[in-house]
Amino acid sequence: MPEKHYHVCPRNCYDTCSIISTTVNGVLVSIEGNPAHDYTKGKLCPKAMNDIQKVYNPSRIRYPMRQRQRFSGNWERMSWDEALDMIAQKIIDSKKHDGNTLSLALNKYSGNFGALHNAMEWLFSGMGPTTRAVGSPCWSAGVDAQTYDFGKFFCSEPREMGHAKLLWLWGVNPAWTAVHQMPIIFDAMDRGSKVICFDTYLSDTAARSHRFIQVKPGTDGLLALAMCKVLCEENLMDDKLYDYTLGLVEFIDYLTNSIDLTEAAEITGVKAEIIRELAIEYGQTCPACIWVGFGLQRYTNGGQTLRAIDALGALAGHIGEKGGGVHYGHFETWKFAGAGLPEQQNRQLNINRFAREALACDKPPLRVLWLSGRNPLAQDADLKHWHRLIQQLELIVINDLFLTKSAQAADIFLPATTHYEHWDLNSSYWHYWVGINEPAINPVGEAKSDLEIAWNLSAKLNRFEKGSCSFPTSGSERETALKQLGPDMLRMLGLNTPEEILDRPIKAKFPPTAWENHEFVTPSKRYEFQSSRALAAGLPALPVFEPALLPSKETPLRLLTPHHSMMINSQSYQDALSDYYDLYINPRLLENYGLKIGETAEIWNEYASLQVKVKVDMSLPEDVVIIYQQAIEQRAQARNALLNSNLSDMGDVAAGGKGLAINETFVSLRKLTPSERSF
Ligand SMILES: Nc1nc2c(c(=O)[nH]1)N[C@H]1C(S)=C(S)[C@@H](COP(=O)(O)OP(=O)(O)OC[C@H]3O[C@@H](n4cnc5c(=O)[nH]c(N)nc54)[C@H](O)[C@@H]3O)O[C@H]1N2
Ligand SMILES: Nc1nc2c(c(=O)[nH]1)N[C@H]1C(S)=C(S)[C@@H](COP(=O)(O)OP(=O)(O)OC[C@H]3O[C@@H](n4cnc5c(=O)[nH]c(N)nc54)[C@H](O)[C@@H]3O)O[C@H]1N2
Ligand code: SF4
Ligand SMILES: [Mo]
Repeated sequence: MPEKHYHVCPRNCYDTCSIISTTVNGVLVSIEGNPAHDYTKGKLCPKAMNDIQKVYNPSRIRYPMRQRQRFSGNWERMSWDEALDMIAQKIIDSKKHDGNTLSLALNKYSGNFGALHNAMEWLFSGMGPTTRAVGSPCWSAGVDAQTYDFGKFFCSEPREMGHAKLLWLWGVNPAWTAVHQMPIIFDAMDRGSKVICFDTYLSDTAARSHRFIQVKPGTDGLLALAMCKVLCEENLMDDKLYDYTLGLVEFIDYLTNSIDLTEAAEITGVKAEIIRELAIEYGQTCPACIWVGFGLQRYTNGGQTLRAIDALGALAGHIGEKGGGVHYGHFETWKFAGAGLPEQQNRQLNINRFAREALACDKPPLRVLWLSGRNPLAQDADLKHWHRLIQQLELIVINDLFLTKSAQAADIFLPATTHYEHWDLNSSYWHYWVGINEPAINPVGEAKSDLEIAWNLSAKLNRFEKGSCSFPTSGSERETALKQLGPDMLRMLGLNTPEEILDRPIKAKFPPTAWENHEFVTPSKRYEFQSSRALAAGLPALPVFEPALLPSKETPLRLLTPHHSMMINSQSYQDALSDYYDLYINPRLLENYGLKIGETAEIWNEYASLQVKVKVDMSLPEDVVIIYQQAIEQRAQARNALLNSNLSDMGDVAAGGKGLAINETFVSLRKLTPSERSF
């Protein structure tokens, strides 16, 4: 008999879709979107449609393995008992040697965002103060910027965007990265709404918009401030601003004295008359909504860019307006109960400089590294530091599904379950739904959930040395998932008991329009053009333009590496992997560099060099080139070897650490002789 099961797609993706799977005799046979979910609406993206192949993929690792020499590929199977013995013994030995547990490090991020994947953090907290990767490579600057402006990181329910008469998609590419938002945007267009996309090149989203505004990378903050100035000049500001904002006079002073439209036009690449026209249309249209993407803030001035765009929304009176606002994301529905373990005095390393900061650790140095839901050798900057760190570490454990680039550096591989094989509870950073994830099938091979691994290792540790880990040694996954719905979450979801979520996903009972009635939660309880918290963090109190880094004579091309339609970061959902990267360039560069389409060329900078196959995109500026986060054979060199670890300006206050200025990567390009080409 076919059986149905609820799941939530746990990927680091805006949509966090509700999935219904069907099993027959314990085998997963189909998955579909849940029609009762008002965001998923019964549809899934092509990445999820490949889930069955992913679950039963022959390359998926099905049992624990040990690698005799790092990067040798010389893996041999071992039992869970042997693997956990080895890890527990090393933990106990390190602790004895150092007299504390700080040499044990956890680096976990976005492979699976389910609440029970915090089990790894719980396990480490149970051992004592350890070393942790904190912050995010993704969105930190923007999270802090919105926290300064509004008081916390929150935005309207995404379907509200459908009410906008004017919608600006700013540095966001939902046609690829948030596909369930597209029908909402298209419906609004059908009802007569106007959609404008601001990007550095003609993304698929820009191509589907009414108008494309091409902005020079890293200059959007200035564009927003120039539009703010136009709103002042044209008297298009909300006339109630004095009632609910702080620092308006100072902000207008800054605009008057420091922002010049002619200069802004030159820097941003958007003509002054277009800046004026856009600002007037935005000021005069109600409701008008802006959606700012994460790609836009991966610059050294990314936080200021977000603050400038928020300020534009505020000046025009669009904050708190139904169908208006500045959407970016939220984490209001992530208030899981946790495991009730004591807070530890951990040694915190910024995830974006993890290897660099880890190398500087002594007393004690890092000895054991646990990677979970992470692929730093594909996704991080500072790869040279990573390779040095790997040489120094005494034990590297990874728990993952596949032998990723980072797994090649590990000593022990622990096979993880997918969301069809374990219990979990998932929230979104975009919409307001929370859903239970139930197992549909038994774990494939000997795979174990992160929670079970944590219990089993805690049991081992306590067998070796009683009291060495306070995390439980066994339990029920289902109960642990339901327990994550503590009183706060139950109230938020309007539930009496956690069990009610077993019947269906539930939407948090927030009013759909963020900052309705202008009830902000900043220190002044007002919208803060002028933020004392920003000032206290060593930043300008007002949103100001601070130039991002520019290409130089040595490295004249900016390398953008945006997210791909068919992948989530390093997670591939295509069968055919390529063993080289495609580099997209403006066709004029072909002439400048004597290249042909399809030819192999080299890009390089002070950190690394990479052979690429040249393709063209007519919409790219001549000094911007693109490599998407595409599916690449494990043996190919990582694209991220070209990245430095410049941090963005914000992220310390609400995001755990400063973000990564990924889009400030610069390279040189050259044609290769036939004998130099590897493909
Ligand atoms: N050049 C460049 N680099 C970037 C970016 C960019 O735009 N350009 N983007 C950055 C951003 S925004 C992000 S968020 C990061 C993401 O970087 P990471 O956090 O490393 O995320 P992923 O590559 O999505 O996944 C990491 C690993 O999780 C594993 N995984 C999947 N499901 C599970 C599970 O259920 N359990 C366990 N244990 N493992 C699982 C996957 O197989 C994968 O190997 O990359 C950053 N790096
Ligand atoms: N299919 C798919 N979906 C995903 C992901 C994925 O890898 N694949 N990853 C998930 C994750 S982890 C994240 S963080 C999100 C990211 O999704 P988005 O928020 O959409 O961000 P990006 O795709 O990084 O970049 C969006 C756009 O910003 C543009 N951009 C870059 N610099 C600038 C600039 O200076 N000015 C302007 N105006 N535009 C600029 C890029 O050209 C790109 O088109 O997507 C999530 N969803
Ligand atoms: S990857 Fe994103 S869009 Fe696709 S099913 Fe998962 S959450 Fe939905
Ligand atoms: Mo991300």
